[in-house]
Amino acid sequence: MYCDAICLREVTLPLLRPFESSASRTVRRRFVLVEAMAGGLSGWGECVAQEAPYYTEETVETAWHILRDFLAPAVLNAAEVDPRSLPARFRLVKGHPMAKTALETALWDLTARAEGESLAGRWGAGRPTVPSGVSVGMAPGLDALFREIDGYLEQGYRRVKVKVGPGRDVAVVRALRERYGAIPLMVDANGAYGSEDLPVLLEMDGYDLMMIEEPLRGGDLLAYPSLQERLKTPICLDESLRGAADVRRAAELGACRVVNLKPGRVGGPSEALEVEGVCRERGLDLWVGGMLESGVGRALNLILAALPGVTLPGDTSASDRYYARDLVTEPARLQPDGTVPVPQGPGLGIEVDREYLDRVSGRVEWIRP
Ligand code: OSB
Ligand code: MG
Repeated sequence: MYCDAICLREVTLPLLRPFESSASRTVRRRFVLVEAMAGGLSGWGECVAQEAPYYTEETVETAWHILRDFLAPAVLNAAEVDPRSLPARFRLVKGHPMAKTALETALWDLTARAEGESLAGRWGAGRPTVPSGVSVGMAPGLDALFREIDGYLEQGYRRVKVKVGPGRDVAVVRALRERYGAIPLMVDANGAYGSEDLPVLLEMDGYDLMMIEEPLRGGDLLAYPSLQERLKTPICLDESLRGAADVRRAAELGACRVVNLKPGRVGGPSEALEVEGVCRERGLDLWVGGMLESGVGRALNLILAALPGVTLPGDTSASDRYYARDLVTEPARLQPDGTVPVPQGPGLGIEVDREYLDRVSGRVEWIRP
């Protein structure tokens, strides 16, 4: 099979509520959606790059440029579209893991659909459902934060992650412990702290958090082993782990005990599967993160979360935690037991709602050989 055409769409979905971290505030989720076509079939991949380069370097614009001018031509000019060959084919392009992930995902989806096989089956992602946590953005005040979290706990989410940063940390964690007792609770700083903030991190260490995610600025793995030694709370790394080699290095150094896996951050499904293998080998706890995805990217995250090496509930919340309407016909739903079903249909196991997609698409560009 070879790929006939690749379509890039710029999609904007309104979020039900703004999502704020120490790094950025998102009101509408704008992203690039990739459709790869062959023999009348389509495969889909979501590019998780955001509008601004505040999480990692990539943006919607850089992803569009790299996909259109470099990655799509590399696929369209190839005789075959075996998705396993893509990481090597894309290696010529340095960086841009989110752009690469979107196109690699579309080709995994396309080829698996053509063979009537689910990606969950192909990758050995055997769990039918995955326990889900929820990532809660910074709120204007404690009352608003409580109201939001009350709702999620009522729905059954299995753990709560809150965004923290300087001045919005210890008091928030203390208030949450007072209100909710011993719930599974963790924080994500998105790299907001420096070495001068050690006292704050030590204070948060007293609240029995499941983990502290990406506490330090700069993404330097060498800064973490001494911090992990000082804290009883496990450190979880997100932004600083750009692939399986980083995860191996982090394990070697004792930089963290937990890994947040996002396919877009590590450069694609193949690399994500390798990260899962490394975590199993090295005994690192692992969960699947999120980037406020639509149903397309969410399907990939849910499938990865069903892999055997995933040991903790992730940020794979239901679609209705983010959006009033999703791009797919059967959005991810939270079950009363706090789990989300893993898509089992061919490929990613989703159907794109083309009518809604047309309504929320801005720029559309077809690329042909
Ligand atoms: O750091 O995990 C993060 C969203 C966008 C960018 C970075 C992060 C996040 C989240 C939300 O925490 C996860 C989700 O619910 O999709
Ligand atoms: Mg994070």
